[in-house]
Amino acid sequence: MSKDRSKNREPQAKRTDIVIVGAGFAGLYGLFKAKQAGLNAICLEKGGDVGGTWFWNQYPGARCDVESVQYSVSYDPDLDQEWEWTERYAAQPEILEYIKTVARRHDLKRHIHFDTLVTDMTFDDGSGSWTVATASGDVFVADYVIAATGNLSAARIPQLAGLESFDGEILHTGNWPEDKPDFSGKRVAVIGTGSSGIQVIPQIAGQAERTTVFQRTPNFSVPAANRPLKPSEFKSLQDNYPEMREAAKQQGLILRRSKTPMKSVPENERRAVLEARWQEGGPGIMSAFSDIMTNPEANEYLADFVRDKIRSIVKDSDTAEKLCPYGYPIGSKRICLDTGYFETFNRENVDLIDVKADPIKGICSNGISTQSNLVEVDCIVFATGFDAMTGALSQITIQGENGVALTEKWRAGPLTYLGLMTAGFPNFFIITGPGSPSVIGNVVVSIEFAIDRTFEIISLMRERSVGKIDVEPNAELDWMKHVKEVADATLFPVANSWYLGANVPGKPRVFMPYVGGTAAYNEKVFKVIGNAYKGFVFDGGMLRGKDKHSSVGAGEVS
Ligand code: NA7
Repeated sequence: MSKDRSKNREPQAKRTDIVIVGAGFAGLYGLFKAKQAGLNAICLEKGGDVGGTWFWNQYPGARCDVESVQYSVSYDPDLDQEWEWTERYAAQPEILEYIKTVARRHDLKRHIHFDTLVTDMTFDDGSGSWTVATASGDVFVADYVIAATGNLSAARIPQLAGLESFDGEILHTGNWPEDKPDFSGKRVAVIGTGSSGIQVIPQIAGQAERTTVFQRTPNFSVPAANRPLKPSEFKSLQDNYPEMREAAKQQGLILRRSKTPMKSVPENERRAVLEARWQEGGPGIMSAFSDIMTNPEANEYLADFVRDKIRSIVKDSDTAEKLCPYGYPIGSKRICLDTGYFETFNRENVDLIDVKADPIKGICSNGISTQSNLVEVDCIVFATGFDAMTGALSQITIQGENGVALTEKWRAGPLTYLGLMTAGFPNFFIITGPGSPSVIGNVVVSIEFAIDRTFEIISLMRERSVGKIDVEPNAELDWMKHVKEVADATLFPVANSWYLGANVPGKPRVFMPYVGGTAAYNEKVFKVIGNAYKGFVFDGGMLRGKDKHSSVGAGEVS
């Protein structure tokens, strides 16, 4: 099932300026910037092509929940005018083709080693460089490492007793085979009803003989209202790209955000506002009022509205009740966008099993045993999510100064300064790491912000002959405290979500993303930069020296 062919290559040894791990949006922009800066960079990618998330998640129905014009790179304005997005929310094949086009236009692939799984990254205290080793025995030595490893890239299959005894096919949405499976005439189980499950279930149900959905926690989902973009509509979006890019830099995800709290709006008007947003489709319903993520009553009102919608769509009332989410605020897990998800449960060939009421006992050769039943299936699709935000890094043995392992340092939860670096791991840049807004808004915008800052730092170091950059342990503790405070002022931490690591048994419960918004985050980062990179440590001290090319002048003392 794996698309990882990383063990089949001849070992190599190379020295370079930068090793970039991952060839998704982040890795490609890293390569683009390295080229611009005249630096040598080598990108190592586990998969057989570029695309990251969009390379691995090739399941039917995979679609972005950010509008296609926004979910695109800002550094190729000519491509904005040439590339024609066909739908409001692009499907996986179109996004993957787009990413391949970006790589091709900027001749980035020649710097990428595909089918190359990074296993170890070790900082050498003496030389101040990083040694990056791969599963096939390659060794790369570099001054800087950019971890562009993604936040949702370590797919998780839960440990279910007897899984290895299953005779049929096992798939995970996050590691979907390139040879598309054919479900015709098959009995298929789908485990998991997060965003991936909600997207794949209607597609499988349309093809398979019988689809059985194993749901542990019902999810809030709203219609994507996806549709083809009319040429005239797309043209006006195209004409507006420069303004849109500017707005995205400020806001991250561009949405119509109401400034009105729900409580200030009379009851009869509230419903009309929500109904309009529901009809519009997309995540905008979460911004219909200003207090949905901070006021439990406003949140519950919206949750009730969505539950009523589910009841109005799903014909069987027992099934509808099973699909209604309770017990956590709407939006505290990333809101799902669907295309006919709830309608799918009106199909005669679809069953829903609530595994909280009837838990999975285990897997046997011909199916899934619950407490009360054996469901015979030919194929099991795991839509069980990811070890999010830290999983991709914790799968690599990363040793910083004095041989300290990153997994050891992050044992009680991840620590970063501004989501960009972690103390004790000099010259190691994390793109959209824990402590950054990334997964909350438009990740492409967050990626570009983090890469831009990373290359500003690298060029500053080179201008001033700084060999080593690190961050102060106290600066990162303060930052993570701030990340927590911001989250605690909202309803986000109430849910057992992957934002909190709650989906991975044994993972520390630390709220990882920064939910204060892109504008607030950017302002904080720029304040740090304007303050001579306060909290960063350059060759063991504060930023020193100034040259005529640098925009940062302060901090000439150490
Ligand atoms: P998610 O959102 O983490 O969803 C995973 C789903 O799998 C969720 O419904 C889980 O139920 C379920 N799950 C996980 N383990 C089990 C076991 N052992 N038994 C039954 N069900 C289980 O991952 P997705 O891939 O859907 O989406 C991730 C993000 O990608 C999404 O937020 C978008 O930003 C894109 P639970 O809720 O834990 O009870």
